[in-house]
Amino acid sequence: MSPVTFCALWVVAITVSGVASSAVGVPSITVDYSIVNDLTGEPFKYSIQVSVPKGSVLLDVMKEAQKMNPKDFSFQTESTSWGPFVATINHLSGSANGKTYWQFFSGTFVLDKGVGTYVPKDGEHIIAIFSKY
Ligand code: B12
Repeated sequence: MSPVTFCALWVVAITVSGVASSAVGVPSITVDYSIVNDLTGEPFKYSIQVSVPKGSVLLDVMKEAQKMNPKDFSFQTESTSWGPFVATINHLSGSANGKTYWQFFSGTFVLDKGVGTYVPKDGEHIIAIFSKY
């Protein structure tokens, strides 16, 4: 079998087996990512499905979502001693005065880590909700 045929068969095999894989052979996972604001101004909810290499942190998911749809999924972070703090999503910023922030959930569970360290699993639904504290 020629190397080209072998490669083609390998790609078909991993596709059929349902495990997507990047060019270097690192398996990728799919994460559903939603952003929700019902708190202030015009309400919005946008959802996107993102594929990232297994082991990626949530920040990588957000970067990929931003790359795929910069209009809705743009975001900004601020550096803190805990790592990157998500200050703004879709042009909506949390504020100390208004006591608002972007709160992160996996389904209905509040994440116990920031976007720089949380590692989503395949099929997970991450939701960022504009919230009050
Ligand atoms: C108060 C607080 C908040 C407030 C901060 C605003 C405010 N003005 O009060 C709010 C409610 C915004 C907040 C949010 C979050 N928080 Co908080 N927070 C704290 C708490 C209780 C105290 C921080 C503090 O005031 N320190 C004193 C000041 C002087 O130090 P500072 O470094 O300047 O504090 C700033 C940073 O800590 C930053 N900050 C607060 N929380 C977080 C979380 C992350 C991941 C980052 C990067 C920065 C950050 O805001 C502070 C004020 O500007 C700590 C627990 C602790 N004991 O430290 C948890 C803590 C830091 N938060 C935590 C978490 C998980 C979050 C969230 C990710 C929760 C979520 N699921 O959304 C979000 C951040 C999401 C985002 N947008 O990126 C975890 C971090 C754990 C980890 N290993 O990553 C901690 C340790 C609590 C815990 N034990 O679970 N938080």
